[in-house]
Amino acid sequence: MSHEKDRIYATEHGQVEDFRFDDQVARVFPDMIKRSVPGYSHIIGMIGILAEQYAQPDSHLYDLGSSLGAATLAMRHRVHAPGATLIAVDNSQAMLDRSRDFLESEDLPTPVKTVCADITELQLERASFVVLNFTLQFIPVEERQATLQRIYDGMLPGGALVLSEKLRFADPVQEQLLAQHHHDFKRANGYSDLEISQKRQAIERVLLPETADDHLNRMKAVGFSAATQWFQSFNFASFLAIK
Ligand code: GEK
Repeated sequence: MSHEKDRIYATEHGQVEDFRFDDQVARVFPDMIKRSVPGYSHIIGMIGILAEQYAQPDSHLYDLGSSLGAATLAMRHRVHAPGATLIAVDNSQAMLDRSRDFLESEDLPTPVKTVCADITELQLERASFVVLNFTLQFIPVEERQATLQRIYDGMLPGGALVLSEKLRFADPVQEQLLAQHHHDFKRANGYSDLEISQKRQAIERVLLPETADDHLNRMKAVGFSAATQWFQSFNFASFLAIK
């Protein structure tokens, strides 16, 4: 896989357009996400460990909004349930095209399918494990409950969902503090103030963060019997819910 450096917002853009998962982004994506999301590599590793625990024989494990397939690959390394299949879903053809070589490069027992689809319309079947790793935040807020309900309905009893999201905080002091330290993290990873501010403009109408309670309440509302936050680094968090 390419390890091209993300320099998309390094020069002045004049008019900053809304962020899109196009070929330009797909080319630099591994570098972009590691330098932008605190805890990303840790979460990917834990997704592998959780998938191993929850994978049921003859079931499907879904990676929804799979991008280049990092979570799918982490699962593929650890899932040994007989008859299990991994399904990586993204609606960006540019992302899927680049993910294929990466996902199929290793000879591992669990097969992987890649599907180009919108997760708000996807019918899941026999899902023992579902990953939404920083994807729900890009779905319009009013469509999130129906999307999560559809996911829940396609899951097997005992199945698990990992949901990772950028968070917003009801308390303005907490919001300001954690956003500021997230910017410190990006600066420490080599992003300039210009890059940080142009990326913020590009993403602000596209990535709509909610509070941890919004997520926990929604997971309970669609029927999950247990839902808990298992990870947080600044304003980024991950949740685990069990059907
Ligand atoms: C990782 N999970 O590396 N349907 C399908 N895919 C979508 C939709 C949609 N409606 N909306 C956005 N996407 C990955 C990282 S990135 C997160 C996920 C980020 C896809 C979009 O094309 C992109 O690939 C992904 O969701 C979000 O673990 O860039 O912050």
